[in-house]
Amino acid sequence: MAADLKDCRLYGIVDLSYITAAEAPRIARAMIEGGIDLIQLRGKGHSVEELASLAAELHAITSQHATPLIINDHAEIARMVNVEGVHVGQDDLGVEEARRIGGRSLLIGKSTHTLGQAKAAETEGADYIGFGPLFATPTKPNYAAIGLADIAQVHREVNLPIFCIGGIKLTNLPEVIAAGARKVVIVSGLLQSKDLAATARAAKQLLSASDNRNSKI
Ligand code: TZP
Ligand code: MG
Repeated sequence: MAADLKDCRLYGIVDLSYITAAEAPRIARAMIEGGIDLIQLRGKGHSVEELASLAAELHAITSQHATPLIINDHAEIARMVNVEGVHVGQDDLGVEEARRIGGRSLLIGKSTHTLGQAKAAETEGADYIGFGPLFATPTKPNYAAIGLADIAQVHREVNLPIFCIGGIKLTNLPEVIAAGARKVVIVSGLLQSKDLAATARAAKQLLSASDNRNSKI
């Protein structure tokens, strides 16, 4: 499936450092109910076998709703399960290598932490980038917050779908949008909310409202 990333605004991550594998299918359903456009499975420290099995279970759900499922780190899982994409970091496989290992048409996303890395990811052929962490976050410790100052420039200079990430919550989403973000990834802000679907809907509404304002300019 070649999902149109340009229409995707809210990206959710089923992150096994916040929830158990047993909870993951329920979480994925709540994400879809809340209107999340793109879902990633991230399981740092979990085995490829365990992640592949969970990815298959999640894909049975996401594919019913045409929501792309992206696997973090492990391109080989894309050979075992029909996920739509693979996400790599700066210290992981390169974009081309991830495509080659995946062995078929896939969305390849790349984490970037500076404007220079964002430009390099475009040159490297990524389909989208994550840009952050904007704020310090326990989900990705040991990474310095990059703040909001570069968001406008990265949108001007990088011609890819850009998902701002890192410490984004409903409460700070308006300032992230005001700084120029149009697409965001929210991890703990969704996984730790009392009502994930309602939180996702509210975030989508804020992102859509900003889109509407921009299209009228
Ligand atoms: N990459 C940059 S920040 C981050 C990742 C995976 C974590 C985002 O998680 P949260 O909980 O939304 O801050
Ligand atoms: Mg990685």
